[in-house]
Formats: sequence, structure tokens, C-alpha cells
Amino acid sequence: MKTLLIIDVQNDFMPDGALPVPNGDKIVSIINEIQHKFDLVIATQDWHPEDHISFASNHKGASPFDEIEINGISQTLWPNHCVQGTKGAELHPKLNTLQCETIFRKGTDKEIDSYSAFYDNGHLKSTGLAGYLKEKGTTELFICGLAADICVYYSIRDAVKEGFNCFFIEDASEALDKKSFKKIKEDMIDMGVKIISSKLI
Ligand code: VGL
Ligand code: ZN
Repeated sequence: MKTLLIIDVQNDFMPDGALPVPNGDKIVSIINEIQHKFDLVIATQDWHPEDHISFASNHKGASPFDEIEINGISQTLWPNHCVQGTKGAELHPKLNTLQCETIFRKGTDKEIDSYSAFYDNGHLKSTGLAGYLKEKGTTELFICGLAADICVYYSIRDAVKEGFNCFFIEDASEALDKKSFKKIKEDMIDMGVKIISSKLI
């Protein structure tokens, strides 16, 4: 049973958004074209309260993209993004969500960031997504979206740990940092993830 997991295709990750991913808007039509090939389609939304710990604006003297340590976990500080209820947190208006059965929201706890769709960054709390996908009968999990080197990557790592047969749809994803992405791709291959093109689904 084939499931498509669409990660964080939200306005704030588009080229004109608060935390822009280069070419982030280019993947929307590709994702729309492949959805009909899946038995189940799920999306995620980064969904932060305004006082979220990952925002540089909530740390005195800090700037976006600084690296700090919070409760023993390293944290990149970001510009304010995907604030609950704002336009920036909405899914891209052209993303077709008709087939999308449900949306999992993450990063809602102000005290901890959550890159993965499955767990927070401290791996303390589950979102329930793994159980949901298993109960629905998912055998093959196809993952795409934004950003390929952050939330997509962390989601894939947890999905592999949860035992899913994972496929990363490369042309339906874009990375924030293209240079570091080469190494991340090698890591995915080492984990047994299949890197594929949307044309091969
Ligand atoms: C993301 C940074 C901060 C993502 C979310 O969706 O990749 N990146 N929050
Ligand atoms: Zn975030």
C-alpha cells in the first residue's frame, strides 16, 4: 500500500516567504501530478506558536541561523516562520489537497523544535504519525516536500527507524542548503532509502 507524505509545502518556505527555500514553488505542480498514484496522501505543516524556541527573535542578541544549545540539544535559530494561523503557515494555495486525508501539525510545543513529522528533535514525544500510517496499512512510504535537507531528511530518518520502506522523491523536494544536500543524499542511500524521480512512480 503506497502512501505519499508531503512535508511542509507552506508559504513561508516559498521563495517570497519568511524562510525561503530556493525553487520551493517549483515542486507544487510536480506533487499535484503524482498524487493520484497513491492509496493514501498525508501532508504536514510546521505550526509554531509566536514564542517558539526556534525563533531567533525569542533569544536576546541572537540572529537567524545562529546555532545554540537548548537543554542539551543543538538548535539552529530561524527567522519567525509558520506561525499558527498566519498566511505563511498555510499550505501553498496551488497545492491540491483534495486527496489529502489528514494534515499532521508539528512544532506546536514552544519549548522544543520538531523537524521530523514523527518525533520532536529530542525524540521525546511522538506525533502519532507512525502508528497512523501502520494502521492504514502503509508498506511503501514516499516522501517529498520542503526542506529536503531539514524536515524531509529528519522525517525520512525516523520513517526508516519505524521500519517503513522509504522512497525520497528528489524532484518533488528542494533543499535549503544545496551544498550540504549531497552528503545528506549519501546518508539516505546508506540508510536504504531509494532516491527516485516523480516520473518513475
Ligand atoms: C523547517 C526549518 C525550521 C522545514 C521547519 O520544514 O524544513 N526548516 N522549521
Ligand atoms: Zn519550523
